[in-house]
Amino acid sequence: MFGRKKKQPEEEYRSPFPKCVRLDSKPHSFCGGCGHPEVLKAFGFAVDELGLQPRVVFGVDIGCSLLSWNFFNLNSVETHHGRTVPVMAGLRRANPEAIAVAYVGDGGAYAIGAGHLLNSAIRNDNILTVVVNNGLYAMTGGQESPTTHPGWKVTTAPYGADEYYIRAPEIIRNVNPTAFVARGITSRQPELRTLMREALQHVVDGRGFAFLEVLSQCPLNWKTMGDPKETFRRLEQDHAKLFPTGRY
Ligand SMILES: Cc1ncc(C[n+]2csc(CCOP(=O)(O)OP(=O)(O)O)c2C)c(N)n1
Ligand code: SF4
Repeated sequence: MFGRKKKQPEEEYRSPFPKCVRLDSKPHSFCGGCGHPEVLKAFGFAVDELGLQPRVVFGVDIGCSLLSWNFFNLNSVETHHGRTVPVMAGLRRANPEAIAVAYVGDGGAYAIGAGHLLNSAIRNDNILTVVVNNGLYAMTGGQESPTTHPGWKVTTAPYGADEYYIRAPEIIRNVNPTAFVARGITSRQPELRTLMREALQHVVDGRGFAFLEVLSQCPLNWKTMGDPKETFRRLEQDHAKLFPTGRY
């Protein structure tokens, strides 16, 4: 009919969502503009592309990562804060067919869970750990975490955070030379999807520990809500400067 758009053939239609995502679950609970959904989307597409849906067990930490507990049609497990890495390492030992994935925030991974993470990397556990680095404890209101930038004004450091911070991929590379180690960023989706796929493939091939840190934005606690220009300036210029992206 005149003016009506021609219907696309089935095979040409490309969904904006991964197939393994649950569209029926609910409106999600992330704040508008949050980076977590971008990381989850890249993860979901990588699971689809490698055909891993029946084998993946998705472990979520306490923190904003837990908001994804029923995001996917994947087997999942929710753990205590900072304990997702050892839980997934144990699960993989009990079930060698499982593709065990730990999805954790920087607070959970590098503060309360730092010992677990380091030991798992040293043991070369055959799991994938994805750490969402938004530079603070987001779920509890923006306290200083091991990735808070020196001088950032956060809830627990209103006059500016101290000069210490952790660059985890660099440390993990040093303790395990055979691990897959990389750092991506939410604002570069194609690159992030490639890194996700490579990290998952490393585990599928039984090559041991895979570690992917993703630089992510938290507009709520960065106090940039409603200002995407400033959010992404901070992410791409400040955050990516302190934490360089790439394969390690
Ligand atoms: C053992 C324990 N300590 C502290 C808390 C409180 N707590 C819940 S979420 C959270 C912060 C999570 O921050 P992060 O891991 O960086 O994830 P984000 O929310 O930034 O994604 C904390 C400290 C808890 N639930 N359990
Ligand atoms: S508090 Fe930050 S990390 Fe958590 S959902 Fe909101 S924007 Fe995302």
